[in-house]
Amino acid sequence: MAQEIHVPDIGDFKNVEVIDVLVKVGDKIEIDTPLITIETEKATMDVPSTTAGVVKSVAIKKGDRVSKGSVVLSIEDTTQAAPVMKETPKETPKAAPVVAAAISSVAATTEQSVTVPDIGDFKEVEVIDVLVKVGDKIEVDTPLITIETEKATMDVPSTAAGVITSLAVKKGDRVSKGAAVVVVKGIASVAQVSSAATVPTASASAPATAPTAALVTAPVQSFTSGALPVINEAGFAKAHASPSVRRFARELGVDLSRVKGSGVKARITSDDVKAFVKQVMSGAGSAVGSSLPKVPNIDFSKFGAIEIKPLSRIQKISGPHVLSSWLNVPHVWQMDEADITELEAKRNALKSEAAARNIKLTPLAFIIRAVVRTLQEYPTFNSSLDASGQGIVFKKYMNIGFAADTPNGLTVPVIRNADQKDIYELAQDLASLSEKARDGKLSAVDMQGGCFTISSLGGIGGTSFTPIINVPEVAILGVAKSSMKPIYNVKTSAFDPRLILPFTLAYDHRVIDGALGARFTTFLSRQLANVKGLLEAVP
Ligand code: CAO
Repeated sequence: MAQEIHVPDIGDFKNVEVIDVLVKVGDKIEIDTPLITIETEKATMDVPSTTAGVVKSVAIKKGDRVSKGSVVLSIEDTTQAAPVMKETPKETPKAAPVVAAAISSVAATTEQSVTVPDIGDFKEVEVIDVLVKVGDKIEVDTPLITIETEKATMDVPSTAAGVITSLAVKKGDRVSKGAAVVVVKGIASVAQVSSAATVPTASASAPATAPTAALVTAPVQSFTSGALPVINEAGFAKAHASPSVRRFARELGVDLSRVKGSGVKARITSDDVKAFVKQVMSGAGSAVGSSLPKVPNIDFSKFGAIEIKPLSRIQKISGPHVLSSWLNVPHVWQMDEADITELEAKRNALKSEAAARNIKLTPLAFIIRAVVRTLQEYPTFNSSLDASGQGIVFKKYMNIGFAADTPNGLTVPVIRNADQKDIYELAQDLASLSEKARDGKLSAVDMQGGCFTISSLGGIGGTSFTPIINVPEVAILGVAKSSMKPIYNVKTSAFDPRLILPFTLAYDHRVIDGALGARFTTFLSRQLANVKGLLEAVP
C-alpha cells in the first residue's frame, strides 16, 4: 500500500528550501533513511523516512520550498506497517539541524558563556555527544555538543571564537534553552548574538579544533595516493550522521557508509570518523585492508634451521608503497606483444656508433620513446586521481620512471621531461640513473615526480609478468624478454621468424577502462614496430 511521507513539524519555519534530495524513484529505503535535506536560516536538517519500502514517486526537487505537511514522496510500504498519520509524523528529522548557540554575555577580551539557543518547544533535551574539551581552540560555528529530542538530532555550534576554559555539560545531561554549554576565553571581537536573529547556517560551520586539524593535514594527503576508498555517494547519503559529522567526514575524505556508528541508534559521531581515519593511518590500513585476515604467524624453526635478516632500507620503504597499491588500486593487466625485428636490427647497427659517443643503446631507450609517443596519444595514462578521488589530474609534463634492480632492492629513478629527449639522450639518462641506483647514490629528487613507470625484466628473462602500479600513477608497463617466434605472413602464406617483445600494461580501472587499455597497448605495439618513427628527432 502506498503511503505519503510529509515534512514533519519543523518549528516556526515555513517555506524552507530543499537543498538536497537524497533518494530517487525505485530506491529501497528503511525507516530513518534520510530523504531530503532542508535549510532554514537557523538549521540544516535531514528529513528521514518514517516507513520502510520502495520509493514510488518523489514530489519535490532541489530548490523547492516546503513547510510542515508538504508531501515529500510516496512509498510502497513493503513492511505493511501501520500507516503514519500525515499531520502527526511519528519520526522527524534524524540528522541534524545545526542550531546556533547564543552568547548570553559578551566581553570582548574576557570569558563568554555560550548557551543553548532557542530550540523550539523542546525542554530537557538529552546531550548525546560532547564534541569539544577544555583547552580546545574553537572558531565561531565549531559544533560544541549534539542534542537529541524525540524529533531531531541537532549540533549546537559556538557563537564565539577562542579557547574553551570550562565545559558546563557532559554526555547524558539534559539541557533546555539558555543552559550554559561552554565558557570561551580570548575573543577579539564577536558581536553579541541573539539566538533567533543572527545565527549562522550550517554551511558556514567548520569543525576546526586543533587536534582535528593536525589529523587532517598530513595523513589525508597520503591517503590520496589511494589508501582511502572513493566515497560511495549513495551510502554516504544514507549514513546515520549529523550534518556537522557529514561535513567533517567530507573534509577528511571519509566514506561514512564504511564507518560504524557508536552513537544512539548506531549514529555516527565525529569520534567514530576520527577512529576510522586513525585505523587507516595506522596501517590496520586501508578501509579495505582492515578486514583482511591475518597471515599466520609460524615458528619456522620448528621445521629446521633458519636465519633472520632484516629487510633493507629500500625494502622497508617500498614494501608499504607496493602494498598500498595492491590493496587500493583495482588493477587490470592487458597483455600484448610487439614485433621488434626491425628495431633490434637498427639498434645493433647503431650500437657501435653510440658506443663511440659513450652511449649504451639498450632496448629500453627505444621502449621509453615509444611509451612517450603513446602517452601523447592517450594522455589519461599520464594522470593521477585527485585528492578527492572525484577528479583526474592530467599532467602536462612527462617524467618516466623505470624500475632498477640494485643490490639493496628495487628503486625507481625518474627521467625528467622524457618527451623532450631523443633515443640517445634517453639512453644517457638511463645509464647515468641506473649507475647511481646501483651505487646507492640516487637523491630523493631523482626518484620524484614520475608520471608513468616502466619495469623491464627483458635483460633477465621470463615470458611475461604482472607489474604493480606505482601509485599515484595510474599505469605501469612491464616488459619481458623478446624471443624469435614464427609469425604467419598472409602475403606469402608462410611463417617468418620475427623477434617478438611481450609486454604487459597494468592500469587503474577507476581511471582507465578496458577499451582504452587495449588501444594503448595496440598503439604502443605499432610504435615499437616503427623504428624509423622512434628515431625521428624530437620536436
Ligand atoms: N628482451 C631481450 N633482451 C633484452 C631486453 C628485452 N626486453 N631488454 C634488454 N635486453 C638485453 C639488452 O639488449 C642487453 O643486451 P646487449 O648488451 O647485448 O644489448 C641486456 O639485456 C642487458 O640490458 P640492461 O638490463 O643492462 O639494460 P636496460 O636498459 O634494458 O635495463 C635496467 C636497465 C636498470 C632497467 C635494468 O638493468 C634493470 O635493473 N632491470 C630490472 C628491473 C626490475 O627489477 N624490474 C622489476 C620491478 S618489480 O619488482
